[in-house]
Amino acid sequence: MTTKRALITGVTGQDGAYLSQLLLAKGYEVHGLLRRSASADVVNSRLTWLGIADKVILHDGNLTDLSGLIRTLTEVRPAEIYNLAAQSFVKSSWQQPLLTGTVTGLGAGNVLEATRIAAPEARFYQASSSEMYGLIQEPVQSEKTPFYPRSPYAVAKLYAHWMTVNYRESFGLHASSGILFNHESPLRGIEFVTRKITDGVARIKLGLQKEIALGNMDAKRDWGHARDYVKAMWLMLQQDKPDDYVVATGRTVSVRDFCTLAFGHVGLKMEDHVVIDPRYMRPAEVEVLLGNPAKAQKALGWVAETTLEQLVAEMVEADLARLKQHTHL
Ligand code: NDP
Ligand code: GDR
Repeated sequence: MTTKRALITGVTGQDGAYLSQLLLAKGYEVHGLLRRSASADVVNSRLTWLGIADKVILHDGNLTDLSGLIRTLTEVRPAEIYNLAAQSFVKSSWQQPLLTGTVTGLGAGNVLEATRIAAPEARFYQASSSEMYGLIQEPVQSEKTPFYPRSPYAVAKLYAHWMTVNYRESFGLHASSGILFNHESPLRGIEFVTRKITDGVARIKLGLQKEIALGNMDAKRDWGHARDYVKAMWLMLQQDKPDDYVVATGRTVSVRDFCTLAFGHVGLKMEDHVVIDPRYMRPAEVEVLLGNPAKAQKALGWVAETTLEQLVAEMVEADLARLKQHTHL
């Protein structure tokens, strides 16, 4: 039997690292697109943390460079392509709206176009987002809920999402879109609220810091574990027919609730350590997200295995351990 090959864009990100780990465990040959950086050791830190840095075959490339993508796909000839690369931080998308559109939106178009030209038999996964629901139109969001994006990031993701649907319908590509709700882990970027909180809690517990400055404490998110969510990505590409799926836990809590859990884990009180800083507020907010994962459960047999309490505990413990070893991520 020949080894299955997969190509992951965004391989150095949170999801790229967990997906690489999953595919390697399943016996895949895993290839990743790596954008050139002057700080290669930093770029590879997540793969190193998982102990798989030497097992992923990296290819120099960028989502904005169609010719390079075509060349890479021609060389690798992957059976599965996972497009995870993006400017993924919502807050930055107001500072860099056109870059976000170029990478997160048009970049996905480039990967689809490269797939159509160089690897039309490959199965394609697009990392769509619950941010596309934005100003929500239904209290619980499913695949049928209308979209109303509230940030340049979400607008860019919507373009990528509909291009995926369009390439499926126009060219018969096996292209699926996972509408994933927020998912976190010890590998989450430090700028996202969950990791900012767990890192802050660990610092406060160790006496390295006194406070955490946050923005909108009332925003509510449906938070799951990234390790569970990459399984849904893989499952989508194992189906005979491509389709779109919501991936979520079906439970939503506020940033305040997340703080309470994280501080509670180390025996501290949130009220004693959180300050509100308007710098972290957004020009337009997504107030609440709550996903209905019924379709993914039924068609893929996928369920979120990790509870929010387990996720928070794992993240706080990982940050405590990292700080004790003076390592950074
Ligand atoms: P990260 O921000 O952790 O990772 C983003 C990845 O994209 C990094 O590997 C980054 O490389 C790469 N990248 C950025 N710009 C380019 C570029 N121009 N060319 C090539 N690669 C580039 O994101 P996550 O792992 O959290 O998310 C993965 C995907 O899923 C993203 O598309 C995100 O928008 C989407 N998503 C995430 C959700 C979540 O809750 N995590 C929920 C729904 C969707 P580098 O290391 O060099 O910066
Ligand atoms: P989000 O994640 O925008 O949902 O996008 P983030 O963790 O940045 O924000 C979640 C909510 O917390 C509020 N918030 C703060 N956010 C940050 N980052 N920093 C703060 O200090 C702070 N205080 C309050 C925010 O206003 C927001 O309401 C993530 C990304 O991974 C996207 O790429 C992905 O598509 C979506 O999740 C689903």
